[in-house]
Amino acid sequence: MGSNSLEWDVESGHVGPTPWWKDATFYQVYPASFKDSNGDGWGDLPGLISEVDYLHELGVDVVWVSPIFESPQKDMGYDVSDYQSIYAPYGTVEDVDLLVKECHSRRMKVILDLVVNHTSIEHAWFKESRSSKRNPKRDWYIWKPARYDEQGIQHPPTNWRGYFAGSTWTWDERTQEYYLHLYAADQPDLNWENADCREAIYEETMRFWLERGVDGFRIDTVNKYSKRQDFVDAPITDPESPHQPAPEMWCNGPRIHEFIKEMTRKALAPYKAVSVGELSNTPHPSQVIPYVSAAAQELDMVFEFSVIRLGTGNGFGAKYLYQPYPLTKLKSLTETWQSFIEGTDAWATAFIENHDNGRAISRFGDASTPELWLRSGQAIALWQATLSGTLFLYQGQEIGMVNMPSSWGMDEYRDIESRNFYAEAAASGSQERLEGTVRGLQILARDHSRMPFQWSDAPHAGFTTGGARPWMRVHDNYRSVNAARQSRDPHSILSFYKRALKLRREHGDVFVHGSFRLMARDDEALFAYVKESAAVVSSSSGAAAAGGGGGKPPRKKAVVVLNMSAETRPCVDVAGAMQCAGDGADVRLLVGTLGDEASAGGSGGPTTAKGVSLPPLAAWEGRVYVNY
Ligand code: TEU
Repeated sequence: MGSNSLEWDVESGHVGPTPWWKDATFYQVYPASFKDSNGDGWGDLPGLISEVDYLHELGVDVVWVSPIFESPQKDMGYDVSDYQSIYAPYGTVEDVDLLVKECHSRRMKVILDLVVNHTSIEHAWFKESRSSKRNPKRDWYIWKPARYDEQGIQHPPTNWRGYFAGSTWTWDERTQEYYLHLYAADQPDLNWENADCREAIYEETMRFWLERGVDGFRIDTVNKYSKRQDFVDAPITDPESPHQPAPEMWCNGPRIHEFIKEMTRKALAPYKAVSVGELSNTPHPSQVIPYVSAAAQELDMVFEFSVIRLGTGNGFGAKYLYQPYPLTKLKSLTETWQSFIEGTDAWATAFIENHDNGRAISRFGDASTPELWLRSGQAIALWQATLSGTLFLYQGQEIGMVNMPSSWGMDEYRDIESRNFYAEAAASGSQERLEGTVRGLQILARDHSRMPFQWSDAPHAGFTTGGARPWMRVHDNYRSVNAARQSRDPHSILSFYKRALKLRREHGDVFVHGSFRLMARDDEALFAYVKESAAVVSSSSGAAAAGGGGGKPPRKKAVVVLNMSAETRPCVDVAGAMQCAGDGADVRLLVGTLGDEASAGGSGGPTTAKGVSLPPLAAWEGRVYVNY
């Protein structure tokens, strides 16, 4: 950190000293659905521990475990009632210790999910807070009196719509005030304005787990701790509803950077904990940089959602009314969120799945035939593995798990958000809205990524071995799509991920740390880009050595070409792209999803492509050419 953070390290070609987490591959485990060891149909920590070797072999460096704390599970553990104990069906605190030990012994790390924008209503802090207006913890949550209109009818303090539909306010009979909750009524927001509350959060959540040896946190809803304090109505943008979208009231609020700096200084930095924050509703690079600039000493990384949210409807209420988009949109958003850190001391992340979105192949690939499923799953792997920043994978992505079949009914959807949006659409009386919402949920719902992991072709996909039914239905395709089968098949999606992750590591100066330049911007089928390593700067002279003159190492370049369509397409001008900065180096195929011979060009021999026109790309084929 600090002033030397922009000096290039001659040995590694990286910004030095490079923090370990920049080159690491993270893998998100959704514990209820990963592996069940005790046959109750609910995944658990011993199940996860039994698969640490699987993750290690895949090439994972860090395991992120979604919330495992004591919770009434109204929002799958994102409603914590006790931060220091583990929800019994997951296991115990000692199981977490064992997970950390097992990972550390393989040089892997573990981060937990930190949910401190809100607690559960069952948390002891909230129970005290709601017990009386004079309770010392009253001010640890956000309480406001009712409003009354001219007819004397009672209304909530503001007209804000919550993320899960309905008002953000719930009336408390006993103390005759409303409390704020951006999510479910069971998830009251903590009041970060209160310094005692902040200190309790640092002590009882962060330091507690860091003392036990966890390596850091994925931080839920990190930009919502500072709310605007005037608590005024949002403008009416959804005239059909009494509740209005109001993210400007609570996202990136007036004290947010102060709060995050304090949290990092007091609770995270003393432990050198890695942090990755969830940054929703922040679609401009200029807003994101302050959170992840190294000099700011706030967060190491954030998740910015412009790419993963593609296809979601406009505004809050219309989230599940699917909006089609062209490939060029996906390309330009990728470009924005790849290049926004160039020339700064900030850092990016790359990800295309998590527990809050539909599966990548079902959204960005093509699952219409087994062949296209395989090809597009590998193209997505190559896309992700060649992006700059820290890579995050989500469980099942590596075996090409897909959305639930559209023949399944709404009763298979368990998520509170899906259910509430469906109920809201049903209550609207509009058949069009109801059908649109169902179609949108079939693509975008959070449920798709929460289905049990498909380990094998055993009953329940090997997710559970007991008699109990898994808590969510297992996908019908598990006999053909499962980890056991793919680990035996060198041409599977899983085998390709392993290879791609290995190449990403070996060529980190280009793939992890390189710059990104979009090619063929207007092409609606090909997604092509140039990745380029940094110029190596001599530490003594500080002179740039770009272009390879004077015996100094040239910039390394890779051209990634992905055919994101089911049609055969001509390749881009790879050699031209390599030469445009004056390198003129020969071009070599580094990796291709269809095998390395087919895409090399020329006939046999070394895979040199200079002056040779490259073969067209088959449906969903992906290749990477390099100039070194
Ligand atoms: O999500 C925060 C959030 O606001 C969204 O990004 C989320 O995807 C939601 O669906 C918005 O409508 C985090 C968690 O990732 C999510 O699972 C939780 O439900 C939420 O916080 C509340 O803790």
